[in-house]
Amino acid sequence: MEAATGSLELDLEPHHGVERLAPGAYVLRGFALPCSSEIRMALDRVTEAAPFRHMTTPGRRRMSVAMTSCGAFGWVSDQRGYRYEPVDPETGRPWPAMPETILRLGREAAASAGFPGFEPDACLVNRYAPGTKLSLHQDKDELDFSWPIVSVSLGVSAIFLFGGERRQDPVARVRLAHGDVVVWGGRSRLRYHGVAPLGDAWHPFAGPCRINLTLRRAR
Ligand code: MD6
Ligand code: FE
Repeated sequence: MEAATGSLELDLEPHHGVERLAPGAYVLRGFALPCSSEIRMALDRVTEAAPFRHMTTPGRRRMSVAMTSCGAFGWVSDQRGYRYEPVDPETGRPWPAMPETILRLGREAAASAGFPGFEPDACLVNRYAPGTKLSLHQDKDELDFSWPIVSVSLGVSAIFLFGGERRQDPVARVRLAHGDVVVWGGRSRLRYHGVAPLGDAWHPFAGPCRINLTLRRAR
């Protein structure tokens, strides 16, 4: 019998357009659409237990993005720095568990982009109101950079800024729409990135806002 791998196609559903941004960085267009209403309901439960809040940077600036987390660890920023914490400092309780639908989406998106075995233990939930931006940064608070980050865009579209490994490197602009998933790892894991100020628009998922989930392996 012929070796199976010789004749197999990469098993991605045809309507899931895959765009390669850079080595290890892919946009899976519409990958989250089939579960977006489940995610909507799951996020309502998460934000009831751990409400959105505006954190402070170590330089004492208020972040314009509203944030919360779910999973075993949540991302926290304050005057002491950036880190992952098992307890929400606002409520004194553990972060809400990661909803199964979000966990499954994270595993499946990572595997589709060539990162099988990804088991996220942290999901940062970002909410952008019109005019809100996220400055260029690297994600480097995680323990093991061999795991990717899975980023899920929901609601109003945004322009994702995608740079290089140095802050001064040129920056590409990538439009991310409702349901698009970016999987980001390998040689791209430490690239600078951010989000341009959100425009005025409306989408049924979250009205005037954009919601972004980033699933990570923190520890
Ligand atoms: C956002 N995303 O899209 C912010 N980080 O709202 C991120 O900061 C990010 O999308 C690492 C990998 C993918 C991302
Ligand atoms: Fe980031």
